[in-house]
Amino acid sequence: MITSLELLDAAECARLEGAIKELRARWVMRGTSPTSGFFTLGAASYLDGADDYAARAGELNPVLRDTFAGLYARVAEFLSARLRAPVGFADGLALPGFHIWLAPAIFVTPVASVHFDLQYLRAWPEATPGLDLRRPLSFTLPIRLPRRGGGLNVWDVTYERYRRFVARVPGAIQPVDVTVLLERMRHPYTPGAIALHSGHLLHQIGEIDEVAPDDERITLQGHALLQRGEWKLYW
Ligand SMILES: O=C(O)CCC(=O)C(=O)O
Repeated sequence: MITSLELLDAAECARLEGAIKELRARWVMRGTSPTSGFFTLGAASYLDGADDYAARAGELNPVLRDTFAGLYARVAEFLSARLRAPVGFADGLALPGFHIWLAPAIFVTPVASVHFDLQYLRAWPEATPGLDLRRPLSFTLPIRLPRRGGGLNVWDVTYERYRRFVARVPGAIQPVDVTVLLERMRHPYTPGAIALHSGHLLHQIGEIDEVAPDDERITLQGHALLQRGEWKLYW
């Protein structure tokens, strides 16, 4: 359902963390102010409207590629071995980028969005030839976690099943509504271990019980779709 596999060691995570911080001036503020502590390094299709997404991807992809070429190669090579298929990067879309939560933004209650990863509907041009939307992939590679750890809350329901449920029930239903009926499971993260799941699994960024003032939660975040036999990575 969701699996974490070791990819980077502690020294590699520390080097990446340093490189991400050296690019502080390029972080995109995602909260209401810099003190709210939520940033991305990279364009994100679930956050950026179409125009901003294209402009940010155009501006930040070269920066990300220059700085993190080695990381992208490792991730692509790893996924290719795991998926037994070629893996590349989607043309014209944002490269996988970083979520950065500083202490004030780290969730201590389960209030993050409960969702399926459907951003391919925004990011990919409609009717892109040969694109398989039934089998998406999402990944999170924790680079740095708070002292109390981090993880993903998941519920054993797929988007396809959720859609069938919504079709039977009158009135507006949101993904969070079905969590009342299902047991919440917690997938713990380990720094350097890449967590893989179908973005069609219901999930939520996991809260932790306590945040220290200097805690940070930094992850590489990306998605993939299969196009004519090759997985195309993007964010
Ligand atoms: O940061 C995480 O743990 C997962 C992020 C996530 O769910 C998303 O970006 O869709």
